[in-house]
Amino acid sequence: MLPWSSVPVPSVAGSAPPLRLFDTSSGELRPTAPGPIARMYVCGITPYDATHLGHAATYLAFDLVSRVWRDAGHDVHYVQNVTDIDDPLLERAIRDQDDWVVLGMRETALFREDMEALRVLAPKHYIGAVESIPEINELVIKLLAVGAAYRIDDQRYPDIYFDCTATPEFGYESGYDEATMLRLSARRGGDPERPGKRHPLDALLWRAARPNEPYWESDLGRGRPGWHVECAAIALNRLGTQIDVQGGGSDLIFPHHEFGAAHAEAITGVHPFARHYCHAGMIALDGEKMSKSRGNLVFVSRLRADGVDAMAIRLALLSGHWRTDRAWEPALLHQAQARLALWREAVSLRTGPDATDTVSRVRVHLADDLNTPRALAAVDAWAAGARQRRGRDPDAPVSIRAAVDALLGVAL
Ligand code: 5CA
Ligand code: ZN
Repeated sequence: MLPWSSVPVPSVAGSAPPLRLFDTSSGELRPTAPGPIARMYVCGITPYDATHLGHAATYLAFDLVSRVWRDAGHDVHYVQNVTDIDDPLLERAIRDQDDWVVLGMRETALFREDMEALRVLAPKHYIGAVESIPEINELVIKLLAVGAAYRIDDQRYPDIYFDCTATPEFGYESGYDEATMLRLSARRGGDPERPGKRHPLDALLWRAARPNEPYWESDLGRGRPGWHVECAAIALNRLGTQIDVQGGGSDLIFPHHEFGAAHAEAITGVHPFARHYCHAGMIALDGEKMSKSRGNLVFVSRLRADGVDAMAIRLALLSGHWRTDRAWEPALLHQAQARLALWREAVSLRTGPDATDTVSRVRVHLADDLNTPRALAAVDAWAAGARQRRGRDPDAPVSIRAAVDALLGVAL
């Protein structure tokens, strides 16, 4: 698939400290240590509805990872998928008497527009599940060959499953006990009750064709791919056997990222698949996680259509810490609009207080597990100073504008 387009990123004088991020698997805040190439895979949307503020918050967090790494001189190889075939998409298409292909394409197109408006830097590879079916099949065939997968004994629907005991480390990514895993598996697309599985947690790799469901011909028989193996195949084939960051929202900790890692490790023998597993907090509305299935959504495209500046949406979402579950409130948007107006006024002045210290503070706060509340406060302080005519540096407004653009992704 075509990714969206990115605006050029200005370079910022000075140097950046290494990025530290909280890693779910170790429960620690640890430095990321990419080489010249920084490799990141972030789970993309299932395009059955428009991008809501929860999705946007998650992609903005990983956009900052990209920006901080770039600022530190890394070449960022960023890959994102689109789950353009899966149960939720088919269910929604049936509900709305829509064609699942058309629905997926329409919502993916809208997502791209939203990402572009929010100035999220585009991934290097933007890959749909449907277009990767041949490579997913290849991975499933390899998993069968090494004994990490098995075909269920069912004449009608001979589905293929991943054996969760295939890697000795299974469970390390989430750190959850089995009861928690079983509970989450049932809630998040797994099928612990399916008869014939070796272990209730075993995850679907290839679903044999059912009546009235789309299917693809393959050496595995007619069918369609499971969910985790989609991301494992797309990531492995573009980023290699070990990546720096596997990202997504906290609802993907289990089973999705646990199984994605296990699929990859069962083939490559390289543990851990990701050096950091990073999970963004959930955005809630009216006390509940914003989710397509609940329908309590605020869409980025709706706000934009109502004339809201996408930069205010960006600032509103960055005003909270990326890992904190938090509620969306209209007041966040009003505060962000006021902040944006203040910053714009300040950078349009001819002079301002020296920018060096402010830029280095923004860098330090972002490098500290993306502490955006503090990074924004550092720019607030500079803007307030400029408005009070404290400081007479003629280069400062230009420097602040470039730093806010490059590091925070906000165009002033
Ligand atoms: N296609 C899969 C990943 S391979 C998927 O989870 N799609 S999604 O459309 O449901 O979610 C897309 C991304 O947004 C995921 O990273 C998910 O964790 C994140 N997300 C979903 N709801 C929220 C929310 N309320 N707050 C924050 N992030 C969310
Ligand atoms: Zn994924």
